[in-house]
Amino acid sequence: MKRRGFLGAASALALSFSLSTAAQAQDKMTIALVPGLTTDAFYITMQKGAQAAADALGVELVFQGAPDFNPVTQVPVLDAVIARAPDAILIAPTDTVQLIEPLKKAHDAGIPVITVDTFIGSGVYQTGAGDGDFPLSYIASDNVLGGRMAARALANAIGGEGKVYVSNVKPGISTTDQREAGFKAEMAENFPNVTVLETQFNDNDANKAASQLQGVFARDSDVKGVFGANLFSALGAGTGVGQAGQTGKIKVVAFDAPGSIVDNIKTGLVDVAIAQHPAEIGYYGVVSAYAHLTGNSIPVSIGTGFTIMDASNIDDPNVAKYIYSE
Ligand code: T6T
Repeated sequence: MKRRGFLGAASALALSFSLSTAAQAQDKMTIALVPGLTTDAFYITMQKGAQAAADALGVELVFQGAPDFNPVTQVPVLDAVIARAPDAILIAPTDTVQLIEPLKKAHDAGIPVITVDTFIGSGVYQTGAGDGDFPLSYIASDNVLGGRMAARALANAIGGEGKVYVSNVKPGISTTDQREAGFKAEMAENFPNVTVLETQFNDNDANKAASQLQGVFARDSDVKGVFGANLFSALGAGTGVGQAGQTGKIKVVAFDAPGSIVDNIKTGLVDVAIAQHPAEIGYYGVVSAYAHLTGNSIPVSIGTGFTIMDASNIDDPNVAKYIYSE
């Protein structure tokens, strides 16, 4: 009897424990992070920062994205995420216009939306104006400033004069559009002897960026520099410079800092890399969603910083810590 009683009490305890942990698991907030694409060191690093915040806050993070940076593949992923009814969605929208309607579905279903890295509409949210102003916050680098920084670095690398061009992804992406605009504005305002040639769009394909470099070099053999406006553009432009036998002669300024770009700094293929702080973007994304879900107001935009990397500082641990995870 006693023995059965003991076992009964123990199993009752076990049952109540498992019920309460199940209830806790059910109560656990779920925040979804939809990156621009899953296999990009920038977003992998963002995921790490988001996970660190989720762990600290006891939140479940779901990371779900498409294999390429494209609204056609991102929208079905977003639809699947909305169907899971997370408590909030963090997303890097792959197009300023084409993601407005798909994200409106989340908003209409009562799921708060925060955009990270890229924005929809004008990127100015919660003003009551415009179709795409419903996200609660935009958390990202200042990409116009980043483009200006790249222009200064490239102008200095080429001695303030000569032909350069921008290797970019495609129009319609807020981040890379803003970097190009900032780059061109800085050159026009402060470097009158620099000529910016026509932008080469590579569809986020490093191989295409490499062959475009060769094409530009074939047309303008006196080209002196290229600004790679994101990871794949910069990687491809650097490869193209190497293939053209122009290492050190055609200067490369890279946006983003995966290990491969850092290797290129060490071999002299890339002069300067402008590292974003994607882990901070992910961290503040989760913290902001959590703050909103627990009844706090949150800033409508949060800006994260940059670290400029070159051969002179790349071995400094305070700089190297911003190299992206892969
Ligand atoms: O440069 C980042 C990101 O900021 C941009 O929106 C898309 O490209 C990257 O992910 C790098 O590949």
